[in-house]
Amino acid sequence: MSKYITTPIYYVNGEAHIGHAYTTFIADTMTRYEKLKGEDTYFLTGTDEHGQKIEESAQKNGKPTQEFADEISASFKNLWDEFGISYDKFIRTTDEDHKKGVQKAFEVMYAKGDIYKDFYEGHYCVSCETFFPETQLIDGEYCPDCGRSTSVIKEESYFFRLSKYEDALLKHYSNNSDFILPRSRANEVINFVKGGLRDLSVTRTSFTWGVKMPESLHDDKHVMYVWLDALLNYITALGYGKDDANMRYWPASTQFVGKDILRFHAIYWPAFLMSLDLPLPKRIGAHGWWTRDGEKMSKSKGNVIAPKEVADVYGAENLRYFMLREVPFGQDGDFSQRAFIDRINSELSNDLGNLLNRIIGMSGKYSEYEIDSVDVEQFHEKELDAMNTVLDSLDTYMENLQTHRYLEELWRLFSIGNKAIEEHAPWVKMKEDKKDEALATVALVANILAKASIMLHPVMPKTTNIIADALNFTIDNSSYKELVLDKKLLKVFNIKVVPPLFPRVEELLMPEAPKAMLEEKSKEETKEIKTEIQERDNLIEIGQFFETSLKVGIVVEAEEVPKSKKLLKLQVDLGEGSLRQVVAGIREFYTPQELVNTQVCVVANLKPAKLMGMTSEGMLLAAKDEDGLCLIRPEKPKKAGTPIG
Ligand code: ME8
Repeated sequence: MSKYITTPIYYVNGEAHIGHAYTTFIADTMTRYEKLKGEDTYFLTGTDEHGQKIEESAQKNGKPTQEFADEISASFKNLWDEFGISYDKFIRTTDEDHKKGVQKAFEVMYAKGDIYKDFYEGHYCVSCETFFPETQLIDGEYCPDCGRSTSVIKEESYFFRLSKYEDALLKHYSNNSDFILPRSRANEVINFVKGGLRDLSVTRTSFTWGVKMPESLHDDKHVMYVWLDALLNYITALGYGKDDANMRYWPASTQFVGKDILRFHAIYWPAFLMSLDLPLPKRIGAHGWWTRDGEKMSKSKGNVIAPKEVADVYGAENLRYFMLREVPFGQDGDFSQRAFIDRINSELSNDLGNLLNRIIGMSGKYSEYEIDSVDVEQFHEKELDAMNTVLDSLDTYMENLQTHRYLEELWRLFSIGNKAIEEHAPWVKMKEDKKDEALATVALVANILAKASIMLHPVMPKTTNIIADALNFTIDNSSYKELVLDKKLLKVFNIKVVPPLFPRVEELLMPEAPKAMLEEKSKEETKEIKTEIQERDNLIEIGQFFETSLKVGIVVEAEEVPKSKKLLKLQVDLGEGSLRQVVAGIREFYTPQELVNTQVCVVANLKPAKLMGMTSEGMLLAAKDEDGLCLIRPEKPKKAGTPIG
């Protein structure tokens, strides 16, 4: 059975950052893993180039839209090439074949009666390229997804009968519990669908940067809605609408997306496919969000981190390892140089790198680099059993997308190897004239390294090829079968000396994230301020009051702070273009769900403070008495950023 793995196609409105890299790494790893197992696997990535957002970005950059799209698309492609991403196709939605495929799909849906023409009057968010019904807007104006201002658009539009597929979708979710991974995310989608689906406007007349209508409709006023165009890339890439050359790969085995675009992939996409009478993807894997040093990355904060910059100083494959090891699939992750360096030094350098160096050193000293596995079984039955148990456990983790567990378990192999060396001390055995025993330990560890390299190969392809070269074998499907599945040992082979693979990192190699905020106040200072305030006369001048900047904010995101009973972490829109993080001690009184999309009053010019390591850039106004705490909110909804006073 063949496999088909996809990433989202990335918007060409800006350069790639480590969030994009993560999706691409995990998809590439999964592809390489399937290929290692001998599966016929096709891997697609690419760029999403139409829509108002791209048109506006090109204008801002003073470039013709196509030229702008060409440049950014090429920068994504070059980046993936530099990272050795093994894609089979890099699709661009401005490719002629793709456009034809989209027109063909439109015709099929239209002929089936799933697309009809009507008028749309609605609130459009350009950033999300989505219409929202008034009931979903915050304060009747702001986008419920990103919090930005929406604009009212009335236009003639073609609609897709999304509502028709409500029941079929719900049935699909309930019959296929693995359709959305992690499963915890499925509920969000199911609830959304249960809330009722409205037909989807799938064309626009307000701009022209999109796929044109099929000629058969004789309606060139319209261009396709960017999400219809974009989602169809997953089949046009296989030749849909042209020659179906690779359609045998459909349905996709895993489609990776960030949690931000799960709804499009788990609702619209399957509905489009049902309309086209095509099977649905086997599963949609929705991963979490990456922050940098605990903060959301944004251009305005200047803390966006470019994958190439990190790779140049810390190593591209080290970065892959770090990202896949650091976060359980589906959960949010934080990129911090310190955490990265810790993993390089302890796991890559100490556990893996040193083991290889020791084997190279010992084999050189004791047997002129020749390894013979003939006595391994006799002296190391216990270790071989332990090693095989680990090897047998790994597949389930990778197949369930749990890369962090996969790598954690894989690392047990190095512990087995290191422990065997400590326990059997080959240098002592050599002195005791028990050369067979000493060499059996060296051979055991060389075999452990060989098998571990095969399993690590999908995550660190180049590095593991160097290890395999040092151990004189090749990583491919046949060595996977022989050494991992059939549990054979390498026969007689010669070790090659290679330089240390993972030099230790002693200091940060890149500048720290820009300190958008001021340093945390020391306890003493805070105490001083408190006493000062207490001693002050209660009466203040009006000017003193106005020194405090109070503003209306809209809570865009809210989540619990792990290990804290009191704190919630909020992302609040103060009308500043980017969101502010506010850490508030209100968890005992509010759940994150009930805060999202509500208005709050924020002290906006408070010096930032750190709470449990997280920066808080504001304070919420609240009243607290013996009955509990309640937030102070405007009596009527106001725009984000409205001054209070
Ligand atoms: O949404 N953390 O494109 P996009 C983790 N063109 N992943 C992140 C991330 C972060 N901070 N930022 C981005 C689009 N991503 C559409 C997709 S598909 C038919 C159309 C990753 O350029 C994540 O995978 O905004 C997210 O889903 C994707 O980039 C969005 O990329």
